[in-house]
Amino acid sequence: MPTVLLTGFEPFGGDATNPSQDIVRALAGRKIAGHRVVGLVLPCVFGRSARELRAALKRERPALVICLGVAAGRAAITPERVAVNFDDARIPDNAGAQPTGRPVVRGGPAAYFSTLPVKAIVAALARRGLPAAVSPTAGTFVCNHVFYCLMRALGPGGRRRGGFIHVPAADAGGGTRPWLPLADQIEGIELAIRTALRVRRDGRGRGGEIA
Ligand code: PCA
Repeated sequence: MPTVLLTGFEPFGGDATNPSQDIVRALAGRKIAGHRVVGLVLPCVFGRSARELRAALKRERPALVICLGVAAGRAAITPERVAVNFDDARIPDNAGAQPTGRPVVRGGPAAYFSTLPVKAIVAALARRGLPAAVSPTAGTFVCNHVFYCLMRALGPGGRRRGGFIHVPAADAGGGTRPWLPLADQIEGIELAIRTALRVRRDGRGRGGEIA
């Protein structure tokens, strides 16, 4: 059976949990539209995260790859449009490294586009009543780093498609940050996988972008 590789991240920045890791644990082993979901939790560490992802790509030869991370502060499930060749960490990663103003890959292209049908995913989630928007930037921390390395590893041709989706926090964190219950996040990512397997070419309709 063909596989979908779904990755999340371990907690970082002093947080006790990371919803992206919990979504991966919930969906690993599921069958979605004739594909088996293979789950992988990546370390929140520059370099090592990308190496572990590349090893999984070699091992699993997935038909589709979706990497997840949390973006606390966002209220919606946000498929990312573009990965940029720039590491600029606001805080240290889980190994204590804090690269600033450096390319992800020296001499690499400035950016790669996601090959997920980002607009179709947002439309499908919205129809289900889940908050969703296309995001124009995955930031410059470990999520963007992994996203860039993923698109580079998948290579041109688009036979193996993939991309990155940021999810909101799964609780208010004792404050007033926006959040979305984990059950809704799991439902949303399952639907995103289903949509990405069904829709080969993204729509061009207006809307869907975060303001
Ligand atoms: N979010 C961070 C890295 C790991 C994660 O879940 C980010 O947005 O870069």
